[in-house]
Amino acid sequence: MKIPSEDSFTSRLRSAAVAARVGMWLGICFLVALVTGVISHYAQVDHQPVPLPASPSRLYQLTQGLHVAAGTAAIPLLLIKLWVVFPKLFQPMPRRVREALPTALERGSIAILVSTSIVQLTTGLLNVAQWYPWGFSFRNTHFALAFVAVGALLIHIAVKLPVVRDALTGDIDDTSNDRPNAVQAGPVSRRGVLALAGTSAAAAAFLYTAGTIPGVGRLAALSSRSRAHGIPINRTARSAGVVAAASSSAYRLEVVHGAVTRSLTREDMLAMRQRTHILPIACVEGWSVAGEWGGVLLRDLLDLVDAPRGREVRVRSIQTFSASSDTVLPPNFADDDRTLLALHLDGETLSMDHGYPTRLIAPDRPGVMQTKWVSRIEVLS
Ligand SMILES: Nc1nc2c(c(=O)[nH]1)N[C@H]1C(S)=C(S)[C@@H](COP(=O)(O)O)O[C@H]1N2
Ligand SMILES: [Mo]
Repeated sequence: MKIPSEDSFTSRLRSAAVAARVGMWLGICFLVALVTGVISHYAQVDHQPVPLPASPSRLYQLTQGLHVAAGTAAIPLLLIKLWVVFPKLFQPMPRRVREALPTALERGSIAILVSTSIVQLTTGLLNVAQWYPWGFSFRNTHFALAFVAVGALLIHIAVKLPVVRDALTGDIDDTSNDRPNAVQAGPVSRRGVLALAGTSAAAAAFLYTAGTIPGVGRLAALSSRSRAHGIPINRTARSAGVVAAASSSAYRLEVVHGAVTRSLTREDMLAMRQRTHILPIACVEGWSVAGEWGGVLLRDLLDLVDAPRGREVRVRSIQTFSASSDTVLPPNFADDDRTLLALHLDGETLSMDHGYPTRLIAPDRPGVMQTKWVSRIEVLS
């Protein structure tokens, strides 16, 4: 088979004018994903030097929703962008070393950009689909690679800036930056390609976001979960191996502060003052749903063991050996008057799959830190 050359590609759709525009949208998606991704990563750091605010209670739901929406929208944009610039892959290298060196560096940065982008978008997508066919930590890898991708992106933008500026200020059908033989009309116009890019990006984001809109949840092909009380179940009690312990009459919630320990049955908790708050579960995997949670204020439990305000609090689950088996609440979350040990959801007894006998629900936290099947609360010093 003959290897094609750059000149083998003759469509006038594969032009700088199209590449620069799709690239700009892609860049915006990457920027949104980077900023919201850093927020999400930091939100999951234990013992944060500067704790994130607990208000507004739905801020994390918004930033993480934007993160996954930007990532899914970027998938069709990246595919279209790669199609548009594909001929460049066959560009010959300059013969002279002085010219070949910068070209090699530039192409190297593009190779890194393309490969890390593909890895980021696929691992992100598989994460939304809750499928982890790899052995590494998704969160740390996704976080570290983001900076490699952004570094390569900045180099790419810097190198291309003159062309990009020219292409973006000129008309979409302008040919001044085209390869000489890229003259063949395509099946659609250049505007048509942009419209296709825009609609497919919006459709991809919708396929994911639909899961967060009541009524159209069934369309959320990318993030469907089984549900109880209308709220998705991320891990069932059975798969967490907690059914026996969670339904046992020997169940107690232990509240520990130094040498002081109080053991409470679920009935003891029900006898305390009950509060209700509407708070979302905002999963890092992208879906989020709010419910009306009823239960005991964490601060009321801390008062039972005379815990002072301003302390970090560790919350442990019956479930062990899982990323969600314990979490640390910063002081502003532990003392917040919406942070509950929930006993009810939407007026009904909390179901086993949502964390019966009791689960943590705090405002503005990643779902992964809303510990289910809570058995122990420790005041840290
Ligand atoms: N003990 C325990 N708590 C857990 C989990 C878990 O696997 N085990 N999953 C977490 C995740 S990732 C999310 S998004 C929420 C989901 O809560 P839900 O299943 O009630 O919707 O619970 C969190 N709490
Ligand atoms: Mo989650």
